[in-house]
Amino acid sequence: MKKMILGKSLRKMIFAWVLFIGLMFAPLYAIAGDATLTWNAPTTNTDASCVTDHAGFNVYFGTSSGSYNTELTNVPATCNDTGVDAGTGCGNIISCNYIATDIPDGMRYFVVTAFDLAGNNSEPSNEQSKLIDGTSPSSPANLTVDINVNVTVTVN
Ligand SMILES: [Ca+2]
Repeated sequence: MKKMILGKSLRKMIFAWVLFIGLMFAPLYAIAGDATLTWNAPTTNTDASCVTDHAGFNVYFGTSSGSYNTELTNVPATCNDTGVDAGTGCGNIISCNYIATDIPDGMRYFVVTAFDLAGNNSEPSNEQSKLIDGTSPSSPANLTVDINVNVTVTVN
């Protein structure tokens, strides 16, 4: 009788552990995808003077055009001098990119803003949309495997 009770509680403990482990890894199976954003940094301020106090970029996205309910502040963008004159009298075009991860599935609309050391945030960039698809297809079905037996008969 005692053994049975112990067995039951052990089973309960194992069940609890399996549930716990399962929940721990649950976020790995959340349906989400990544989006690679690429843009050119502004070389001028709104008064046409050259940007000398650039501080960073914010990324915004949302589920409908013109509406961005998610803000990614001061994203760690990678920026490179393209060597191409921006034509503004303020140096070269600086191309930047950032990979936004874990974006929920569905159509998403993105914009980027630049901000300076004084905390001034620019107007948004042009908007770009992307269909985030982190959903895998279901497994293939009705797999069959045939065994081919090769028999060689040698008659002397
Ligand atoms: Ca400024």
